[in-house]
Amino acid sequence: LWKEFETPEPAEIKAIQKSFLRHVTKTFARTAFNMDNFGSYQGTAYSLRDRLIDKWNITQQHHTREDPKRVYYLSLEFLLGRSLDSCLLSLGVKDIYKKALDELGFRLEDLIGEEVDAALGNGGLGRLAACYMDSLATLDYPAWGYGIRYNYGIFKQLIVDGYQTEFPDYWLNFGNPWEIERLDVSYEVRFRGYVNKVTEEDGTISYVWEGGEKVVAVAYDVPIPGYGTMNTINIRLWSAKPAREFDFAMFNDGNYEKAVEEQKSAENITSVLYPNDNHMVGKILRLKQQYFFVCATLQDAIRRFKKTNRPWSDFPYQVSIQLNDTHPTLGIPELQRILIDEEGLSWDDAWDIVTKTFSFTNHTVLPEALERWAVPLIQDLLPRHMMIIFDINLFFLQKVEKKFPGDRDRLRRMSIIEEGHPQNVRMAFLAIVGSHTVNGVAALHSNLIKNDIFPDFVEFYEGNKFTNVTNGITPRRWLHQCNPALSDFITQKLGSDSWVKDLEQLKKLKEFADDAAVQKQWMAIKRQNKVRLADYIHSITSIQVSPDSLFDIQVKRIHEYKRQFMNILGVIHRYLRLKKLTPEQRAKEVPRLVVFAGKSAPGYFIAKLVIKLINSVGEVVNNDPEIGDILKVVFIPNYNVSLAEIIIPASDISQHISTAGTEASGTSNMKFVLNGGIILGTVDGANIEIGEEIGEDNIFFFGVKADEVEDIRHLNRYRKIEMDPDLRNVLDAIERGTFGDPKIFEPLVATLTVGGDYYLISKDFASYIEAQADSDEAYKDKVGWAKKSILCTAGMSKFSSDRSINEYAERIWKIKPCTVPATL
Ligand code: 26Q
Repeated sequence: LWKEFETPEPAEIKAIQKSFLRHVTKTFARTAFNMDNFGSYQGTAYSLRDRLIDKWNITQQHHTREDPKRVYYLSLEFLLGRSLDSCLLSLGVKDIYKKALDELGFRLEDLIGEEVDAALGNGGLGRLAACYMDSLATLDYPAWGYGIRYNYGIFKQLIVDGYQTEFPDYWLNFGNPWEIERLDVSYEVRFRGYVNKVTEEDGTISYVWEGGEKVVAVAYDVPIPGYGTMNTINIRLWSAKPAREFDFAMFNDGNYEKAVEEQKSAENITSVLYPNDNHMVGKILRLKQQYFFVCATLQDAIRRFKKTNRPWSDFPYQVSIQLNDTHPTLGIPELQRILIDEEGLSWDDAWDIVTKTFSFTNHTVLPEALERWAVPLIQDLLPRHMMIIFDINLFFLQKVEKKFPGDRDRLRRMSIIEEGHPQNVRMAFLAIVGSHTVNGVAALHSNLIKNDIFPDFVEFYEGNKFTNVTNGITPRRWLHQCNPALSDFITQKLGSDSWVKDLEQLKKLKEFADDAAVQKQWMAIKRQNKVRLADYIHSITSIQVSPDSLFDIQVKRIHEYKRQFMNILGVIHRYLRLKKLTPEQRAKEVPRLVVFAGKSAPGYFIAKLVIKLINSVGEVVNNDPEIGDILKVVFIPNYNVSLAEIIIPASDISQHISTAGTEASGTSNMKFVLNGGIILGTVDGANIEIGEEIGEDNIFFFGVKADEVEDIRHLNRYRKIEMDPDLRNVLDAIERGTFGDPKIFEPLVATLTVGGDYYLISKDFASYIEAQADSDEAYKDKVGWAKKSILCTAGMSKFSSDRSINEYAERIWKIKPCTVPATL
């Protein structure tokens, strides 16, 4: 492909060692005598970074020359995880680096383990952004990611006495080899101040936003290499610094303390990632983060656009901006403000450009996650933007009135401003009105958006704005990298590794589903991965688990709608059943390891109780000598991307059991199935499309359908439904104190009784237990299971993020690949 493959190996190995040693001795000022694994990781990372920077520069030069339409992917979260392994694979130099380091007495695997995760995200939304960057780079698209360089990523989770405790994730403590500080790329960002109305001589009115406080945004660039291609794109992360003029002025006044205070308050803006997943918090600092982010990003994009001296009317044909949920929606009034206040365009010309530029992805239907910001808050922090939002709303509602005359209730429902005390800005409405395209992230979810959450907007735009792009995952990290044994085996069976960039190829694995030798090898690889996870579990929790048990895994953020509670109640149900069996009967049961992992938002009391219950149940079950390996329950602390890479290849079953209609898509479901794991799940999100692709025989579906949920909730509220008797039994065991002080769990149990069981655990319990029993039965048939597992991987072509990104590029962004000639 390019020169790295052509160079004679020994010379190349020498060159790697030379650059490694140069960085170890010069960049880090260490000697061969005080080298540890971390120092070697740094040397390796820096040597790789040199290559990345070369490719990045060539890419940027090429893009500047070609000047194609670019896409800007705006996301408050990028959950990248580790970079060393993925960069080695993308650059096609893993084997040669391994050799080079081997000769120096280091094991590459150990060095990879030294890296701390870049965890600038909560969960699905942030990891999706990272997968999309990988695909954009790999498919040669001219794309930029934009985000915030938080000093603290998602907190580190420790389990103390069964409870989650949080510790700060100061990930930059030992430096970050994967970023390039760009002190020369910086922009001012203003907050507060006042708006001056100016009447020109010809009578036209304009507005100037002045005064207030300024901070500076400094760029940090994270190069993202495409797999097996020259294209190396950039994620530009902004860090807040104090504006210099401020401290100078104050220093001159001798007000040193105040100057330092100001500096702190500026740096605060990018200090910490808000740890809420699928839940909005109305904190002013979060709003500051959002504006700081879009303000710097738009200045950067506009500066790039202006270099080519095109007229403003070209902007939407050169620039496409994707909003990853509503979090960057302030970009819409910000671009409108720049165009009218600073560039002198008319409102209509400006608005035409804005609405041709932005598109918006919605990731949730949960009402508590939909962003609403109090009008007084925005007014105070961003006075000019609040005026513009009111105007956007006014002109929009005028159009609604024209289309549906006299329909007052419709105007109230569709207003970007929600009436109340205080008024609120509905960010999703602002994002819809200011975008040309709005998409959901799986077929069911996109239909719910259209029919249940934004039906008025579908009617108003006559269906022309709303579409679906089903999520995908990068097969590079989520198969090739995390499961090297399976990756090699697939390459061997298909006779080529081209599937890594073209997941359609996996379909050819179907031919091998009944091949006994392939089945045997396939399951042997699964067992290796289970051993790897068992070892990890032992090293962290001291719990001994058997790799011959069925590994049943649920790993994701802890949230009531994801129903980890139902899972652990099912475990208790199993435990109570096993206790009633004779030892002979028990010996015939399928041994099962139930694994949980995931973080709860620190302030989410009920979710934290679920974690406590899981640990309390584990304590009892794991130490019950009658039970032994027949049932084990493990909570693995501090779930993150690197842990996912160990856990996911080791599943026999993974659970994706959200109440139907609540999980927009899910993406870990795709990762598990790609690695030959079977889903036990509800008819929800992307589970549905996975089932369509791999066949209903290869997935355990259970539970009510999305369209039944509302009626059942209604009945629940008025207690018209008796609790499931098996579930009642399980709750009785908790209340008897089988798993410790029952008082602790009272508020949790109450969500099912007095709480109205909003997530339908009682309704779904019987069919959940039945699906679990079906999975036990199926697992006894080793040949049948192996076949299912192979057909799972074989059916996953659709869920490559390459497919998703091509859909966005062709249907929404209207961008084309811009292939960089291989000149290195
Ligand atoms: C909003 C305002 C203030 C503070 C925090 C937030 C906030 C932060 C993160 C709101 C929501 C999120 C994250 C949402 C999320 O991760 N959604 C998931 O997106 C995935 C990718 O599309 C889907 O697969 C999941 O189904 C969906 O839950």
